[in-house]
Amino acid sequence: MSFFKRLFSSEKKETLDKGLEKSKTSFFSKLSKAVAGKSKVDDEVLDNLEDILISSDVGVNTTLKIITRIEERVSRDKYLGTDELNQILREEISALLSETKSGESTEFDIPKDKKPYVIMVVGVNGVGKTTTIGKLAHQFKKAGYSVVLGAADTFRAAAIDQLQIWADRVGVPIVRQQMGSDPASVAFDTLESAVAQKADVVIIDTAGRLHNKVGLMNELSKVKRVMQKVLVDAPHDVLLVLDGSTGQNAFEQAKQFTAATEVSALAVTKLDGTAKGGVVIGISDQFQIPVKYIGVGEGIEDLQVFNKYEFVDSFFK
Ligand SMILES: Nc1nc2c(ncn2[C@@H]2O[C@H](COP(=O)(O)OP(=O)(O)OP(=O)(O)O)[C@@H](O)[C@H]2O)c(=O)[nH]1
Ligand SMILES: [Mg+2]
Repeated sequence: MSFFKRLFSSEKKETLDKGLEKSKTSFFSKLSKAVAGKSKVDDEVLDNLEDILISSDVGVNTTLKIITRIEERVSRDKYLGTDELNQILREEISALLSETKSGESTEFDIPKDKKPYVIMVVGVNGVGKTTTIGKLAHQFKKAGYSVVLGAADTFRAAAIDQLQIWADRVGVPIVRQQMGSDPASVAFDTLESAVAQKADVVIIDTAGRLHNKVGLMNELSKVKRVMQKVLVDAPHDVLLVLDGSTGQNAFEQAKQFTAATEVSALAVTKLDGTAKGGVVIGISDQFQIPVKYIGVGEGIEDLQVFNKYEFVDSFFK
């Protein structure tokens, strides 16, 4: 590994460690209370552990899977000390996540055979779509790709301006029209412009309204349909952004969106400053759609490729 790569990964790790700090502190203080005065993992410890995992937003189904795994271990090993619980949790959660498609990758990368590679970003209001697009554009640019942004959230003038600010900051072109124009038309223009420029990546911002499922589904399918007039297989990715700090609500949004439109990847934002980081473990386990990115701060560098092993490692360190 090169010096710079090593430098970057240790920086990445530090950001992740810091981003998960609140979740970790909350989880381990509950855990240490649960095992206080106990040397052995028994039914009572397991009951408490179950409550802690659920209250850490891991989700009921995933919690039950984790508890079952630990129960199996307890019956196999006869004696498990509470001092080993940390390590056991780490191993069992890693093993559970290794069965999912999430978090295989460690680097910002796009398939080379699709040019431009089109990512349509969806999600409800305020989850961090535009910010994630800015950070993503920055990472792709750093990785040597040329990027074009499309301001297809035409619902508010501020939304277009906000994406413009990110485009300027990152130093990538943006395609925009005025407020109120047809989002599908903006997406069309963006793709045409990206094809003409021979750009590598296109990222399309969309409006986050979800007053009703049908309206949303119709709008998103129209944007897709119109993009396909330029590139038959676009979009290559539909990235659903979820606000991790909303915990169980993020689960609900993922359920609703995946039912309403074809989502191919997830990004979970705002993991910093929340104790609900466990939600990523539940989401990776419960949804067939991989978590690709996590947001760990408001800064331009605060987006990471989600890697489940790094995540669990950082959580249980
Ligand atoms: N702490 C933290 N804040 C974030 C993160 N990602 C986004 N935010 C903040 O969340 C707020 C909303 O982000 P936006 O990117 O505007 O969200 P959006 O989904 O585009 O919102 P709409 O365009 O209104 O639908 C902003 O204040 C961002 O700075 C993150 O990973 N961590
Ligand atoms: Mg936005």
